[in-house]
Amino acid sequence: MKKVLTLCIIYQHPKVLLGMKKRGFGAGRWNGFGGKVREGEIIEDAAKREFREEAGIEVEHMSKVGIIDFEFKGNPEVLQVHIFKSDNFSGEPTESEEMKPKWFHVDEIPFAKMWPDDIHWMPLFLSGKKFKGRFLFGKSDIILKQELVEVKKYERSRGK
Ligand code: 6OG
Repeated sequence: MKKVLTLCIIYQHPKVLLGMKKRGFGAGRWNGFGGKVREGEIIEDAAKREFREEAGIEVEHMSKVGIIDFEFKGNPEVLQVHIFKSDNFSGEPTESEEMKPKWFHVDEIPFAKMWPDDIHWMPLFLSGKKFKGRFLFGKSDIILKQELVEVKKYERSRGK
């Protein structure tokens, strides 16, 4: 069983735009913006839709920088998260029912209040690298296994 999700972070050096997830999966953690890709939806379009819904901003250009498969011990479901980066948007980031947006300096990213995988791939993200990986989580979201490698490039989404 595989579920495809998006995760997108705006990076305007030296700041990144994150959001505090207010409800649902990952509530109480800072993260990028994103969610489940709907049936028939192009992944990049899903990422843009989530920005609109969760932060009230329009993002035109984004690039795929990572794909990570997440598994939780004892659960057969694989969450395949497609990670995007963008440096431009229009509108003003606005709090929604799901997310409270906030800018962070790259030296002050709140890793202690984020998913524990983020501290591993964020340096690649910030240095312009592309990557793919796999994380297995155990009880209390402890990382039991991880693989993370740099890749050369990702194709543009189908239909783009
Ligand atoms: P909804 O299901 O609420 O979207 N997500 C993760 N992000 C990180 N950094 N680490 C994880 O490790 C994650 N698992 C899921 C994908 C959930 C949002 O959370 C991201 C989506 O953007 C397990 O619609």
